[in-house]
Amino acid sequence: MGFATTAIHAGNEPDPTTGAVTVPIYQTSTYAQDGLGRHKGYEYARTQNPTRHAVEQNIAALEGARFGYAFASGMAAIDSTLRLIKAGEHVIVSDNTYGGTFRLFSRVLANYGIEFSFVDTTDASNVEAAIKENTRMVFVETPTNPVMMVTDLQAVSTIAHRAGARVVCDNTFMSPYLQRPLEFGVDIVVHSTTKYLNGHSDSVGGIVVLNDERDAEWLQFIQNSVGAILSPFDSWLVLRGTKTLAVRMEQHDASGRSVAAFLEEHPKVQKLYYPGSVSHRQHDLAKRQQRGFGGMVAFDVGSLANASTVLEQVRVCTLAESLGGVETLISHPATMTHASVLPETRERLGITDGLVRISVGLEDVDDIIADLDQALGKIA
Ligand code: P1T
Repeated sequence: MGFATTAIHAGNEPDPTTGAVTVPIYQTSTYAQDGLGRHKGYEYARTQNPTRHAVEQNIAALEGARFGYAFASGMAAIDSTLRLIKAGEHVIVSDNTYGGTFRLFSRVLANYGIEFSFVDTTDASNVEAAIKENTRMVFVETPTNPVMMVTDLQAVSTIAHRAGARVVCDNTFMSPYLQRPLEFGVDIVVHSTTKYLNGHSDSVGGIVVLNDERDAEWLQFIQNSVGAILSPFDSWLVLRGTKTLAVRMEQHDASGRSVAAFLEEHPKVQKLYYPGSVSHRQHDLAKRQQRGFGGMVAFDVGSLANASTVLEQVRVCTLAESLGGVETLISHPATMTHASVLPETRERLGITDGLVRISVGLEDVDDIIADLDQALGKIA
């Protein structure tokens, strides 16, 4: 079955009661039971919900996974995944991730005896060098938010597995349409469904998908024990979103290429961060590992003043956090999504005061480019 067919049909069985073609929103907290220990497989809605179950099956199928668990946000999904790790164990993490991931690991989970090493995973030998006797997980984001660094998933998986560690990939920027990490040996894929999977900037959520039965059992146990579940309505929104994922990602990818090509030639743009460009040092790896390059593009205009000009002069693009929706969003990572990253780390990674990030949306691409052109033209 092709990707678009799976996206439309996996988990989307007609409703057994009425035949409704669209999975209903089961907006209930509990389920009537016929007698003690006699029920229809549904007891309480934190534990089981048919709408949530549908979206879990749907996204697991899109990633080629057996199991899926949906959470109240991408951060809740990542937090629950880290609960596979115990105090005294060690996790290797890409040194560039979404700022919230860095914050969760360094400011929250580190307080519970989990040890983190933040390394440049774009060079797999750095992962090898960081492995310790107690390493149990390698967590990578590829391409990274916001400077679009690419990690070789196959190379990192080989190294991690040799050491008995699982590999987790945050696939939010690509979506399963453009990148399927499990095919490269990755064990667990996480997403902020808030982004491309939902695709319409109207829901916050997260998902974890995986194949290993024991880890899946534990994640299900955590989902129920901690309770950071995706609501029925949000589950329904994401389920509706993934039906059009293939066509949306095709257009995000095509428009992303056009916007990146425009930016690369623009005299006010000092540096472009986009793996689809032949000038990106990991272009070949990105081409091998991804089916396209998606809609995320970052560029440096040299200073905070220049970045402010662009961000405040745009009219079609909207100045906002988040990404992956139908509308083009433009943001300033240093003060927005990555404000929790230490200034010296930001500088080293390229998250400068002049860095601007765009999530290229589905408007007519000529309108997006014209808008960026007029905003860049206002730089003194
Ligand atoms: O916002 P939430 O649904 O909790 O997802 C967190 C998250 C996880 N992983 C990646 C790669 C992300 O980009 C995010 C959220 N990112 C933004 C809000 C942003 O504007 O970059």
